[in-house]
Amino acid sequence: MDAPASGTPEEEIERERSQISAALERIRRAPSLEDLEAEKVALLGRRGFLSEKLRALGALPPAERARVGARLNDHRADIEREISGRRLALKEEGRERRLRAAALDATLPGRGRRPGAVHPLSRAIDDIVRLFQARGFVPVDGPEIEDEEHNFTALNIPPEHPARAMHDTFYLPDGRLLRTHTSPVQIRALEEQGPPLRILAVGRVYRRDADVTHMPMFHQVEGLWVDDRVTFAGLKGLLTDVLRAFFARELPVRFRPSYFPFTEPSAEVDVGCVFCEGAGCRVCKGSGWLEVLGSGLVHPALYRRLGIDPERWSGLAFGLGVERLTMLRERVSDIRYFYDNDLRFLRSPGGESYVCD
Ligand code: FA5
Repeated sequence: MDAPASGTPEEEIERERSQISAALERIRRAPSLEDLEAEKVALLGRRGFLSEKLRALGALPPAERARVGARLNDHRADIEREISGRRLALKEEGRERRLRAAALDATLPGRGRRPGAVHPLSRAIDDIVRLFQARGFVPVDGPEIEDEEHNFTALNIPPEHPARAMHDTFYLPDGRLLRTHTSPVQIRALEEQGPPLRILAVGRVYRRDADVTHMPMFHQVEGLWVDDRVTFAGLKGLLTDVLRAFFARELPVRFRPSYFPFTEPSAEVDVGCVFCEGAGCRVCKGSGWLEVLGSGLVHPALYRRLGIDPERWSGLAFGLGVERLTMLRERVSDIRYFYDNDLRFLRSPGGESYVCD
């Protein structure tokens, strides 16, 4: 601020007015909050322009003092009003600048959220359970850590059987093992309920296996139906029916003689290859057929061991691999995709990169 120069009172008032209006102009144009603050100090601070003038009031005669005091107070009000207006404007400009620098485009469409989906294996298990429940099967559970008695011996698999070898099975230090199939649940159900019964057991099983069609952990569904007159024809009808419903097509189904220690007769069940429609391809190794499950009529030795009369009761049993059936239904080429948690696969298990050629 210029030092006050002497002159007539009118000239002095005029000079003061032009100094104030120049100051107000500087306030309106202050380029930053710091400049504004400096301006405020220069005008209203302890040694500022107005404070000096107010201090000089004491030297004036009383009548003059009131007049000049009122004028200076008007100036102070004008200055304060301009400063707070400019401060608001500068803050708003700063906010705008920061938002622009952050390159936030509020007009862009949102990212959206895709709805979740049921895992393909869970979907297959739900379908299988529903299909068998509709045919009178009641779901039951069994332990994943089994003893040798239920996993092997009671199923007519003697101690010298190769399936018991350490290289096929995961044993615990106490001699128990991770069950290698769901068939031990058959034994537990026969022990606990006795015939007649119609049960279904779904669960994890473990084997020392690992390649594109085999996992060390996978899921099986086991069925057991023991009653007065359960027949092999009944077994064929039941499984053909369920497999066609599962694949939602009139697939060819065939029963091929096979061997399981716990069933007699035994059959492996094949469906017409879903990839080549039976013409022969890499997946079905040129045969036109794909094996999907094991089955048979319950071996009399199992009943005898449990004190059940094999002349009085007959039963059918089957065990299917859930991953295997799902790979065929969704045309998935590698069993490990089910466990990779890759969202691209989970969103589209039959998507192009995952199918068999
Ligand atoms: C059994 O486990 C018998 N308990 C099935 C059975 C039950 C037969 C009742 C008769 C009566 P198998 O070892 O074949 O059978 O296995 C059944 C199915 O499990 C196979 O068809 C296959 O689809 C699946 N499977 C076997 N090993 C693996 C593995 N390592 N990874 C994924 N699936 C497998």
